[in-house]
Amino acid sequence: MSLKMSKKEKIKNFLKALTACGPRTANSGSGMMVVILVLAFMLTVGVAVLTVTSSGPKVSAMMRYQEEAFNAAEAGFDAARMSLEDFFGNGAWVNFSNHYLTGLTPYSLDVAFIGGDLTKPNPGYFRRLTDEQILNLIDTNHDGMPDLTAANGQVVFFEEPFVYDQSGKLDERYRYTVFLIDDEAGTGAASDPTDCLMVCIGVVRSGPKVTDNILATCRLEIEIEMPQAGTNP
Ligand SMILES: [Ca+2]
Ligand SMILES: [Ca+2]
Repeated sequence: MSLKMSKKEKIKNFLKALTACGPRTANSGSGMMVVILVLAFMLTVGVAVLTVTSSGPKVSAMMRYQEEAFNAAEAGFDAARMSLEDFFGNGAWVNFSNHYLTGLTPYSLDVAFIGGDLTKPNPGYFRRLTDEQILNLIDTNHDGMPDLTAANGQVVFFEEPFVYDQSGKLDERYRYTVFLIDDEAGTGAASDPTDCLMVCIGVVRSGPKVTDNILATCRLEIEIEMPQAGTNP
C-alpha cells in the first residue's frame, strides 16, 4: 500500500469534506467556531495594527518634543552652572543664601510638609506642582518676565531662549528656566548655604510667545555645591 494519496483519492476526500458541510455534525460546528474566532482575532490584530500605524507619527512627534524639552532643560543647567561660576568668581555671590526661590504658594514652594508634619503634605510644594504651574506662579501676568518680590527670592534664568535658527535668529519655541531651592527649607535643620538644589525646566511650545501652547516640558533637579575657593583651574 502506498502512503502517498493518489490524485483520485484526494479529489474523493475533498468531495467528502464538501458534502460533510451539508448535514451538520458537532465537529463541523466547532470547526466553524474556530474559523470565526480566528477571523475575529485577525480582525482585531488588523484594527490594532491600523491604530498603531495611524498613531505612529503622533507618538514620534511627542517623543521628539520630549527630547527637545530635555535638551532645553540640559542647556539651562549648563548655562546656569557657568553663570554661577562667574557670580562666585567675581564675588557677586558669597554663598547660595538669598538666591533661592521661595514663597509663591501659601506654605512656600520649597516646603514639603506643612509645619514639618509628615501627615500634612504641602500641595504647593514644587515637586507636587507641574512645570507649567511653577512657570505660571513665577510669571502670573504671562509677559515673559518673572513677577518676583524680594520675599519670593529670585530665579537664575526665566524663559530663556537658546536655540538659533539658520538665519541667526533665536527660536523662541525652546526655552529654559532655572532656579535654586534651599534644600534644608522646611526640614527643621539649619539652612546650609554652601549647597542647594538647582531646578532646570525645559519647555517646547507651538509658537514663540510664552502664552503659546506647551507641547512638552522636562525638569531636571541637581544637587549642587558651592565651588571651593582656589580650586578653579
Ligand atoms: Ca510677569
Ligand atoms: Ca543647603
